[in-house]
Amino acid sequence: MNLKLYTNSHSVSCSKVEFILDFKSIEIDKIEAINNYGSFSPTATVPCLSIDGLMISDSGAILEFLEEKYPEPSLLSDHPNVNSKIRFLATLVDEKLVGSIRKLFGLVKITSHPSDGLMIENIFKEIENHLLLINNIRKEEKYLASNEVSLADCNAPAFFSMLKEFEIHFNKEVIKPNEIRIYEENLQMHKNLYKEYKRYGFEIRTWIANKLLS
Ligand SMILES: N[C@@H](CCC(=O)N[C@@H](CS)C(=O)NCC(=O)O)C(=O)O
Repeated sequence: MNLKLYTNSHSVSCSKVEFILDFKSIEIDKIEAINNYGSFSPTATVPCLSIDGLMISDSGAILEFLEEKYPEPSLLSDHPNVNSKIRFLATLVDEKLVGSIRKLFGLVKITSHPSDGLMIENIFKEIENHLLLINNIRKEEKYLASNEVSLADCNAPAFFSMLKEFEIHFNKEVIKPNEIRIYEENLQMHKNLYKEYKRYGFEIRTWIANKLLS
């Protein structure tokens, strides 16, 4: 089987794939795509995985494929009910947390427009509400959906490192439930999750610095 991954080091959706490749020690051909994603990706987005020429461009579908093809170490459990929680939380992280924080990219180089401050304020509040929602579903687990690292955790390193960089940049703090603080500490103590947390944090810091210079 011929696998080729089109990826971009600044992309939050690609960060999920970077994490799973490292966690499962998978080595595949990677192409760093800068722009013109429409020339290879059916949805003009990255990540995009070519599986014998079949182009799959949804990070969730790519993760599920890699989990099936390389089952060890597993990012799912033996229990369908736990797996449904894993998939539900993975979707919530992508759609809610990452969905909201992505909006901050466009506000990094602040304009003099009076609505910018209010927009930033609202995005920070939105993130606080999403963290509460996730925390209520998560309950007492060590990681997001169970006591083991799972598919639900793959986008967490990028989200939390990005949040840290945006908190510094916008000089604002998100109020996090205590259990989420503990989760973030667990994430930073896990070898592979922390590696991606550091890598992506560096990418975002560099992105912000370049944007401010432009
Ligand atoms: N739901 C998609 C979202 C992918 C996505 O939006 N990727 C961004 C990068 S993080 C992208 O390619 N945006 C188009 C662009 O930057 O031109 C997934 O999970 O793969």
